[in-house]
Amino acid sequence: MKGVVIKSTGSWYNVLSEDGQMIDCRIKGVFRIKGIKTTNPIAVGDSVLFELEEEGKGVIHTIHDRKNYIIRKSINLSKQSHIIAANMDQALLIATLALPRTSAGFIDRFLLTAEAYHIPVSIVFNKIDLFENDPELMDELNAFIAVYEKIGYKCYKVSATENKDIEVLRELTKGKTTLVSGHSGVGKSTLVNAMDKQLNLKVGEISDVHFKGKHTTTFAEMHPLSYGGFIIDTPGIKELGLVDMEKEEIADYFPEMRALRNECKFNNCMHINEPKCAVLEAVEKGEIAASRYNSYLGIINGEEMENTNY
Ligand SMILES: Nc1nc2c(ncn2[C@@H]2O[C@H](COP(=O)(O)OP(=O)(O)OP(=O)(O)O)[C@@H](O)[C@H]2O)c(=O)[nH]1
Ligand SMILES: [Mg+2]
Ligand SMILES: [Zn+2]
Repeated sequence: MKGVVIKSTGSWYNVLSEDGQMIDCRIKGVFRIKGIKTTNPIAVGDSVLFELEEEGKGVIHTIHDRKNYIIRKSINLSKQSHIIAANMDQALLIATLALPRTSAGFIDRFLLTAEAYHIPVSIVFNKIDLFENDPELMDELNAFIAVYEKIGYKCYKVSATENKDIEVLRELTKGKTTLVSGHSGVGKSTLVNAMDKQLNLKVGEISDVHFKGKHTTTFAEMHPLSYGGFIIDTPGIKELGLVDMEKEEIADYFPEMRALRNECKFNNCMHINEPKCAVLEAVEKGEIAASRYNSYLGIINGEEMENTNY
């Protein structure tokens, strides 16, 4: 039988079969993925073949090749990675300018990772209700949005709790497998519940102490949408794993820098301090946003994200 992995809880996997049944499955044998060491052999979104056993349980024996996947770096020294999800059509990066504030650095790192994994991203600014009466914050938000729309990322302003402009997200996600990602507490689960009233994902309170979320969602989990498609709700993440990315490649995943790659004097230009660098010139003229360029420098200098909450 064929199915898709909806949830993983240790050694058991919930698989949604092609004919719509939810079946608990184990794995038979050893699954290894070429090139990467992972803590989990099978991830949410994996397309698998399994056999039914007695008592309605199943045994997974084959995983189909992944169209794509994203991984999270391990937090310990084992050098292992954890596959968050596989086979996505797109990602929604949920961001907020307040409670908690999403930094440009975080957004840029997420976009870089998604570019590298070939996952189209839209950015959803949630909690718009919090600053509709704050013109300064609203100006700041619009300036943020202008930066990302200019380089080709679609942006949305919504409020999950006020049900504001949620319909457009339904259209965007209908019939697709969509990863919903972003810091803890930005309202990912609330937003998914607003998009599909049939769902009832657990929503957390933001702790007053840090104004950061408390990681209410602890495992990535895939939810069938009543209007067609799937949502993968992830735990609030600090940062996706920039695994196996050479410093020289990074500018290629910044679309506005990629567009200038043949304009620099040196074809191996790193856009740091080289003469006749088209990227530096564009930054000076304001054609490339300073915030984006700063993110780029931070990433190639190997800076860790501050303000992390994972
Ligand atoms: N004012 C306002 N609050 C919101 C909005 N959306 C979510 N919240 C609140 O933000 C808090 C966190 O929401 P969650 O949906 O649990 O956040 P999450 O991103 O899923 O968090 P994790 O699961 O921890 O990663 C809750 O108290 C929500 O009620 C919104 O549009 N406006
Ligand atoms: Mg959540
Ligand atoms: Zn250059």
